[in-house]
Amino acid sequence: MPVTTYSDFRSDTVTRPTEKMRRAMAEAAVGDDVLGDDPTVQELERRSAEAMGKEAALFCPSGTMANSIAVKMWTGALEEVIVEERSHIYNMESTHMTFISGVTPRPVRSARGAMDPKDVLAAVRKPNVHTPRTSLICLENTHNNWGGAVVPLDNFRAMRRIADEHGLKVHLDGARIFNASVASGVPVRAFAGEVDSLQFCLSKGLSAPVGSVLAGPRERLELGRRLRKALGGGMRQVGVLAAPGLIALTEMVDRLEEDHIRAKALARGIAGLPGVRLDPGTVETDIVIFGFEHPALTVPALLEKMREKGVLALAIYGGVRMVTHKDVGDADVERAIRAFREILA
Ligand code: TLP
Repeated sequence: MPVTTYSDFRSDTVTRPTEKMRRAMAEAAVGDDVLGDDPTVQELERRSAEAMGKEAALFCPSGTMANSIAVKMWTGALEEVIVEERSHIYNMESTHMTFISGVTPRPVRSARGAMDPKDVLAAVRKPNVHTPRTSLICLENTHNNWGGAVVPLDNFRAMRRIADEHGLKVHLDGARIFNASVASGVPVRAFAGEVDSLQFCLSKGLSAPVGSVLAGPRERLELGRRLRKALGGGMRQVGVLAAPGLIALTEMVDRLEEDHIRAKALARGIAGLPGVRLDPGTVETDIVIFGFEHPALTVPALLEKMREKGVLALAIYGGVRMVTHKDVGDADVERAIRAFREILA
């Protein structure tokens, strides 16, 4: 029988807006946000800044645009940015650092997303006519390509110290900073307090249809607002998108814990199956990444067989990524585990 409904573990970006979000979209008070007239956007920006403990915030169409604006607003010509080598901003945002900001990224290795302060210090350029000037460090929390790992607050503090000693800024790609906070018990404001700016996504586990917020110092975000316009991200009656974002921010954070519990259950259910390289103890939040080496099956072949059984996952780094979220429940997790067992039996 052909599959008609899928258990979609490709990403937490696939979450659909809740009924309450859809109603809020229909009823949102709106105005022209480029002219500064949209009250719902203003409310979202105010509450976001407050949640992060920052002076101001800017609603952006995507996490990629928020990160692009952040890099551009903190850097200038002939400069370099320290990035973690598996980071999203370096690997998965279509080279905006060079394309938009004209700066070079300097990748640094890490242990599950946490760069060693000694490595970062070594990557800070000494003034020299031949080399770029280091101006920014980018962090990511949780760390997507390290399987949703939480980068500890102590590591943030170490990065802050290096930045202060060398006159650098720190930007956090906090696409999933609420997952990091829920999993570690560290308030988002504590992570945010160690960085100059951060962006977080409303459209991932928090389930809003669109949008990310960039938070930071008011004056710098005025430049950020101009950059957003220049990049084509000035939006008009966009209160219809800020309204579900407000619900995401104020009502959807606590439930992320359920996603983490399900991701751990999924990991426990498939670890140890033939070909699956996964230590379930490493799963901290909503992302499960595992290596796959099987004598008879490639990763694409495995994903195709999973699809035939109604389970969707993504190929990544020679392995497989699966993400839990609001729209996959216990039955979907069981379905996925059953499918893996049948295929790999
Ligand atoms: N990540 C997406 C894909 O691009 C891989 C996903 O499905 O996880 N930072 C991090 C850490 C992200 O994971 C993402 C999206 C972004 C930034 C970019 O956000 P968007 O997609 O809104 O541009």
